[in-house]
Amino acid sequence: MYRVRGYVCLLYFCVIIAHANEQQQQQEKLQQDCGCGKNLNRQSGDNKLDEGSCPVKSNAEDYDELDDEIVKPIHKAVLTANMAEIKAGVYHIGTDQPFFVNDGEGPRRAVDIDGFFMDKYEVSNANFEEFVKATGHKTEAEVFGDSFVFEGLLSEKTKSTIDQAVAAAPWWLPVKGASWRNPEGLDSSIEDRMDHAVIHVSWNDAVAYCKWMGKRLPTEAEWEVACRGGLKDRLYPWGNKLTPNDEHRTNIWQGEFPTNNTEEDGFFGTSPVTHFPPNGYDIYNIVGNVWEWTSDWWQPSHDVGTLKNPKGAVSGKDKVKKGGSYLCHHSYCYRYRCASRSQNTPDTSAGNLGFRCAVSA
Ligand SMILES: *[C@@H]1O[C@H](CO)[C@@H](O)[C@H](O)[C@H]1NC(C)=O
Ligand SMILES: [Ca+2]
Ligand SMILES: [Ca+2]
Ligand SMILES: [Cu+2]
Repeated sequence: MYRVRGYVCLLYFCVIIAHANEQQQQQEKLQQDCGCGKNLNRQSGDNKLDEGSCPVKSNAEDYDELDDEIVKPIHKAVLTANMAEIKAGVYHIGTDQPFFVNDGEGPRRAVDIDGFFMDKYEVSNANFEEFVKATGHKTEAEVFGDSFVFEGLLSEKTKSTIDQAVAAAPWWLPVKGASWRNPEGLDSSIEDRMDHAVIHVSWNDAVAYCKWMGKRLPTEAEWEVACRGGLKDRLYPWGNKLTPNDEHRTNIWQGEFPTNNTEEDGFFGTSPVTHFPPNGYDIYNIVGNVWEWTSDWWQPSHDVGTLKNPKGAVSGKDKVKKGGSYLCHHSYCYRYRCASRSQNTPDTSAGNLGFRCAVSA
């Protein structure tokens, strides 16, 4: 295309056109990935597992058989020790000033929610290790043999072995051996970050963990009520100002995405789940640090009227994730707001996607 234009114009002019096109392409790439990794899905076909051979599934089924009535009374006090209690009531979620309209951030709507408990912290590597030691659970990333990692976190050695990038988001690379234990591939470990949020867990892995804990994933509505921390219609869990008194309240990207992370908040990648101040419900990092799976199937539009314990679409292809991650930046993925949302297939894992659990009161 540039060559054809080159024949009919002066060299200088052509260079400008080519440059403008590159910028436009870069801009389009950024916009296409505006789900902050929503394109990072396992391609069905390539990685399809036989029914029954998936350890995730069989684990999940085992735990289905646990009797709630027996498990809960024994564990409830212990279970909710590091959880915030959120009272039953009518709350508002969504926004009438959506930033990403097509994501279904709007409209603002009322939800009538039963009381529930929400984990104060994202599930950490130490938490997840306990689960794996007790159950032998193998994550889908481990079963499939790879997961998506942000290029800037990889060693030169690992990078040199990869030539396939995600077209719409070239800073994401599929890395062999990347999993919760080896977040940047086999030459990395979690040894010095046991208190960081666990990553490379699929929705199925997250469900298995929460079930083992006697908990469950939060619905999107519960997650967003928890995010708002008792405040009404604010952008962030703490208010409308991103860095009140110039203090960072969570772990996102500062500087130029994706080339220059100035790490003003102290972290390039994940951070400890207890770092940064909590919101009004004593919940930490509900936006930023890592994206968090919810139980809802994705749908871009919402029913209105006061919804009683809404649970999302009846079925679908993708699950809803909330809160954004350490890779989010205003220019690229302004999704570290309570109303923002994105999606991935339930078998997808990535280096910025984790979770926390909930339990009904
Ligand atoms: C990254 O951005 C900061 C702040 O704008 C700037 O001071 C620094 O020189 C940049 N670094 C690189 C390598 O471009
Ligand atoms: Ca950061
Ligand atoms: Ca988070
Ligand atoms: Cu993001």
